[in-house]
Amino acid sequence: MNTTQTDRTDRTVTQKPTEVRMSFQPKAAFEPLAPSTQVESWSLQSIEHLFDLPFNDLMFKAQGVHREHFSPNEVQLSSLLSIKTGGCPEDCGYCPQSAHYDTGVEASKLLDVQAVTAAALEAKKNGASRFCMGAAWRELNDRDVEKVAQLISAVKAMELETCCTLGMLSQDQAKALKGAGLDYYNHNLDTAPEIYGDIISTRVYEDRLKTLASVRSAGMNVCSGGIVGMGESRAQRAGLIHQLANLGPYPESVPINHLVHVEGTPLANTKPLDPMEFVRTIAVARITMPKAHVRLSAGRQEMGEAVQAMCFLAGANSIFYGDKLLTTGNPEWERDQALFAKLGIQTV
Ligand code: SAM
Ligand code: DTB
Ligand code: SF4
Repeated sequence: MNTTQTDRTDRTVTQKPTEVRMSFQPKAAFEPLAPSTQVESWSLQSIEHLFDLPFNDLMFKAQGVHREHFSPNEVQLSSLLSIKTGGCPEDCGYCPQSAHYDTGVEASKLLDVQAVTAAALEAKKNGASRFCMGAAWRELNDRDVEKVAQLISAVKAMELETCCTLGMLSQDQAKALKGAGLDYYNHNLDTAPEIYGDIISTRVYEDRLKTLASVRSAGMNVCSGGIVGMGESRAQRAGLIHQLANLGPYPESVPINHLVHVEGTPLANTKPLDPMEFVRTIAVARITMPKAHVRLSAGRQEMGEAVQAMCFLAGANSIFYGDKLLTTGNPEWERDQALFAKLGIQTV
């Protein structure tokens, strides 16, 4: 039995614990929902309406939703390591690791357990609670599953939450990684479906949704978000949030990346986005995915402290922590500590 009601923002809230819906894909059968999430349905129009609110009204609303579900002054820390860098066959127009573009990133092999656990130990010492491992792969190859499973088990044994982003994943592979101790799988929708093809030609939106479905069906937490500032319109930013919020259940973790302009990539000279639009995107993510951790992800190094503070006010409650993302820079530990002290933010 469904219980459906319409609230003040025109969204339909449907609690339906045994079925997972995707807004761009035919239905498929999945395991029961993770207990922390619920199926909500947001119309594109209601999301556009949120984006169009006066800035102060939007911030007030987002902060209210945030306080209903989270401690307002707490931010979760995730640390990121590139376990296999560069030489990727995909042509993602933003990415320094694509073999299609000359960005100066050198390709390297998969790191071994010692290198990964050393980085995880450092991250843990610095206060991170989740360790994310990223590989410049189009998809996980079956021959690498065992090696990656060993990395996951070793990090999990250090009492860190584990996350991987390895490209497309089959259901069996997702089950194997879950069995090795993987808590989260990151796979971003990246942008709205209608402009996806302008940015990536080597795979399609449905491929991404299928991977997210595999992750869900293995009982893992989903980490999925996108990139803002790739030349998209406000309506297209709303389109990305519309896809994410209607995944049913929406992701537990939603990274909102600001495009890092990398020389050599097709998007290197994209016109800079007004920072207020980035903050608005965080706020709309918070309102439409109230129980998700919304991560202020790539692009913090290029952002002033005031913009980051506004993102926390808009409901961001997670960051990537440590002075490197995958191949590009991130604020140093000391800078983040100073910002948190200034804002009275506790880290978890
Ligand atoms: N290869 C895997 C994949 O694409 O799913 C995993 C690694 S890939 C680098 C992970 C994510 O990093 C991408 O989906 C994209 O959202 C983000 N990313 C890559 N380059 C970026 C850039 N220049 N600025 C912001 N985010 C970026
Ligand atoms: C995500 O959404 N952002 C992270 C993580 N997931 C893997 C990656 C950001 C990459 C930025 C460009 C780079 O450092 O290569
Ligand atoms: Fe490859 Fe991932 Fe970069 Fe795309 S985003 S080029 S799949 S590493």
